[in-house]
Amino acid sequence: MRSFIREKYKPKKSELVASFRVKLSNSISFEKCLDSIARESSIGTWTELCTLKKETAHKLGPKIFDLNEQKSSAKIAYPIALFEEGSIPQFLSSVCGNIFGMSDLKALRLDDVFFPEEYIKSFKGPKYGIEGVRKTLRVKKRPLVGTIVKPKLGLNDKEHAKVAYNAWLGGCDIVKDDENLTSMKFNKFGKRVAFTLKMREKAEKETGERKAYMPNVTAETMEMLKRAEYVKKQGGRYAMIDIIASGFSALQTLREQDLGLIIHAHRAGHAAFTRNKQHGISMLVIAKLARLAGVDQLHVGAIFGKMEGGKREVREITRAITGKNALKPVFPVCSGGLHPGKVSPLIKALGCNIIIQAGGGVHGHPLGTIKGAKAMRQAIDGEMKGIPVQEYALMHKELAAALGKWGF
Ligand code: CAP
Ligand code: MG
Repeated sequence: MRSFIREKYKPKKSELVASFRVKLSNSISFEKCLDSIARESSIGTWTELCTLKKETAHKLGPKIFDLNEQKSSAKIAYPIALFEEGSIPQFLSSVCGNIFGMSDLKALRLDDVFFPEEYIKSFKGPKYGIEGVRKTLRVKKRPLVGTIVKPKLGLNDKEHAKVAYNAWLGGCDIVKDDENLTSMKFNKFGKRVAFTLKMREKAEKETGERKAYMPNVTAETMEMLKRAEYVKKQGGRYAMIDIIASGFSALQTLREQDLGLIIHAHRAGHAAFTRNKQHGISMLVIAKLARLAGVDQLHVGAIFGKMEGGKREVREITRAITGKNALKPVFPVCSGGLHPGKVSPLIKALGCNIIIQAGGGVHGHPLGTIKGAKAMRQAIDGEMKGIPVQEYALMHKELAAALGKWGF
């Protein structure tokens, strides 16, 4: 069978390049396995075809290069003509499709993808990005601070709005719904959004600061759109969506609708296929796709929190969604197990262009939500002034109480 291996190949800037690692099954060589992957993810199948013309194979055939048998890694360059412009589902069906289930391999990992500029430009990308979000919230330099209303589930609509209000009063810029809070019998979407946005207005008047509420619009696609439109009508500025649960198609639909809402992307469930470093798709690839689709904010990991994801990985993802390309940079969101004691190392690791969220780290504060939010804000202010957190805590009792409970 025709082989697509071109050891010394230098990909063109116009080609899409995927970096893979494979774990072979016993019956096949490294090269043969790579050929199977390249064929199945592009123009071929398991056998030679009498329907595939020579010219087509020449024009649209992939090229396998940078082979490293020791590391079991290789890159595949795909001609851009193989991909539909502006379609994440079609990309997923190709490069993230059948190949993960082939019996020729025990495991397959897609580590990274290089998207050519021409392809990137065919997507909408973020409407607001970092600059647009900062403008909306009128916060120039410091990291934004947010909370997730907790408990995750169980509060009714009015209780939810009250907790949000307290968090804003204490100093949070952003309050978001949790990923599994959508529209339940005990807390219906419509009422929750109306009450919480009303409290947002009150908090804005009382604090003189811009505040944001991120309602979770995750639902079946048509229902999701209805919810997003409702948020807009109620005067909301944001929609939050669980991008893995809803799917990239729904996310693209939300962005295409262009309701003018800032899109906050939660990634719950990504670890089902990103966590095993031998198999699946890396979070880096998911993050690049989310930027193409047009999220304005994306959860990237918190390094020091409750979720898996170390400094190297989180930095790499952050660079990928904020680095220069034809699309606006996405605001990286650090969340999961954070509290005031983790703010300083986080800013030192990632800089100030991040959103720091704490759910338990605000509502678990020994003196309640308002003081919990205050402590988070104090931790950020102290770090911005270059004052070590223990020292800043001597002058700020809310911060001191948080450090007393959770340490630093
Ligand atoms: C954080 C959070 C987020 C996680 C998800 C939660 O709450 O709201 O869903 O951050 O992880 O429910 O766990 P806490 P990631 O602050 O109470 O931990 O951001 O890594 O996708
Ligand atoms: Mg959550």
